[in-house]
Amino acid sequence: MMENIIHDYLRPKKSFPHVWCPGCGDGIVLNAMVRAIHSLGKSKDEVVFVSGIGCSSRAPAYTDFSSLHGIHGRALPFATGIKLANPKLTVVVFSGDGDALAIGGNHFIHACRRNIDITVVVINNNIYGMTGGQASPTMPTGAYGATAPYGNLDRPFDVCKLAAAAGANYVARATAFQFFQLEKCIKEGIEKKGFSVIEAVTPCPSLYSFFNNTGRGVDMLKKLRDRAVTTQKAATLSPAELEDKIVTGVFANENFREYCAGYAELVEKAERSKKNEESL
Ligand SMILES: Cc1ncc(C[n+]2csc(CCOP(=O)(O)OP(=O)(O)O)c2C)c(N)n1
Ligand code: SF4
Ligand SMILES: [Mg+2]
Repeated sequence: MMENIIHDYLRPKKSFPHVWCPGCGDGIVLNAMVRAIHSLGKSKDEVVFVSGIGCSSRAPAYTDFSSLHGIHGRALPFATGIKLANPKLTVVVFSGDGDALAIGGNHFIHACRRNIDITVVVINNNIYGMTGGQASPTMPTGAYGATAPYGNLDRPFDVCKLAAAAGANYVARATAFQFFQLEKCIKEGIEKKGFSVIEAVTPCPSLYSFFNNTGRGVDMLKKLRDRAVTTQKAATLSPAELEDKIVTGVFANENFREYCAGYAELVEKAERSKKNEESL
């Protein structure tokens, strides 16, 4: 049987009861993250959890790592500051689809481009959960929400294609149904030097289901199970066959130069040049 290690990492006195609805996918993602960190043998003091605002962004509050629950859309600037100040830390960001790609969209693409050694999990429930079900940048075209009462007109972002195109070293996607795959992707993302993006596709059985009639958490998880196809399988399917599918797996695994390493080299270069000028 799987060992349940999550209790060793929670803050039951300080931050419980939690705010997540029954059947929400956020707890699954947090559990996968904690198990990934545990399996890497990292101590609590080596890890910092950072987030913005949203249901998913509550995750850092519930665990006993150093944590920063910041401002909506601004988790990545905070995380970048932490990492640059102490590159030895393992910095992990939890970000909702709205947090990462709407208000925080510019920070997201530039963090990918910068390729700093941070791991971000984009918890994609296709909606703004916390604020009542507004359409997010990943809401499917035609889906309903508080701001899309006649169906969403916009096309959704493909989080993984966006991150890979913007230059992140590691990019992967798993659904909340694929718990072990999600844990593995998070572990690989943390181990990878450079910016890592893991998209975790999750159910929001309260707000998304309210507007789209997708049932309870368990119904939504089953649907995620049925819609998931691997990247290998996807390569054999036509665009029509891929229409309602969620392609899961690794989308980028690169070795572009990591930002902190580049920054340290730059500082050294500047110091050398200053010394040379002084000796003239
Ligand atoms: C600057 C700012 N703008 C707007 C808000 C309101 N707000 C809080 S969470 C949120 C959206 C949350 O959606 P998402 O990031 O997808 O997270 P979820 O709740 O779905 O996990 C918004 C618009 C805010 N807190 N701060
Ligand atoms: S509103 Fe949706 S995303 Fe927020 S806690 Fe409830 S189920 Fe989860
Ligand atoms: Mg969301």
